[in-house]
Amino acid sequence: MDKLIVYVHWLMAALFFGWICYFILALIKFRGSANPKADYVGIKGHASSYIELVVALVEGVLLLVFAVPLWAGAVDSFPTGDQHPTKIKIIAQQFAWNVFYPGPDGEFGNSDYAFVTADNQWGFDKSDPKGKDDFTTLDEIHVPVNRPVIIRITSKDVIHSFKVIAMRVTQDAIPGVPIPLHFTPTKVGMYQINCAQLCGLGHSSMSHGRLYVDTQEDYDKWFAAKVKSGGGAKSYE
Ligand SMILES: [Cu+2]
Repeated sequence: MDKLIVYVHWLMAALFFGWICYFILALIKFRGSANPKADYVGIKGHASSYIELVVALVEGVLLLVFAVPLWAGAVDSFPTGDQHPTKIKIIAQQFAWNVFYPGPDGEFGNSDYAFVTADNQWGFDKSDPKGKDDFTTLDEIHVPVNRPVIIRITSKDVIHSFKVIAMRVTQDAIPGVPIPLHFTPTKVGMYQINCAQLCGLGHSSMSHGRLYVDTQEDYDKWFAAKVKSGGGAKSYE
C-alpha cells in the first residue's frame, strides 16, 4: 500500500511538472505581443494526444496492477473469528464519531431504525439481553495491539469517511449501510482519526477523534472501567 502511495505521488509530481511547463510555454508562445490577432486554426500537432495516452496507460497500470489486487487482498484477508478480532461499531455524525463496544459478552445488542425515539437515538432494542453490557464512547477508540480490529461503520446523517492514515484505512460512512473495515495495529500509541469527506461546516473538527492502541493489559483495564461506568442500561441513555 505504501508503494502504491509513493507511485501515485510520482505520477502526480510528473503531471505537476508537465502542467507547469505547459503553463509557462503557453504564457510565452501565446503572449499578446506575438499574437496580435486571434488564431482560429490553433495547434495541429498530436503531441498532447500521445502524452494523454501515456498518462492513461500509467494510471491503468496503477489501477490494474497495484490497486485492484491490493483491494482484493484486503477483502480476502478479512479477520476470522479464531483471530479474536476486536469488534467495534461506529456511527459517524456531524461532527463526531460515536463508538460502540459489544461489552464482555462480545456481542452487540440488536438495534434497528424502528426503535429510534427521542430518548433512544441509536435505535437500541432494549429487550435484547446481549445489549445490556454494550457501552459507547465519543471520538475515542481503544484497541489492543497486535490483534485484528473489525469496525462496522455507518452514518447518522450525511456521508463521512473514517480515515486513520497510520492504519492505512479510509472507508466512507454511508447512512443506512453498515460497511465493515479491518486493520491490525502493530504499534502502541495514539493516532488521529480524520473525516475524509467534506461533510459540513464542522468537518475539520472530526479530526479530534483519537485511536488509542494499548497494550493488552492497558486495554483490559480501560475496557473493565468502561463496562463498570458505561455499560448496562446506561448506554441506552
Ligand atoms: Cu465528517
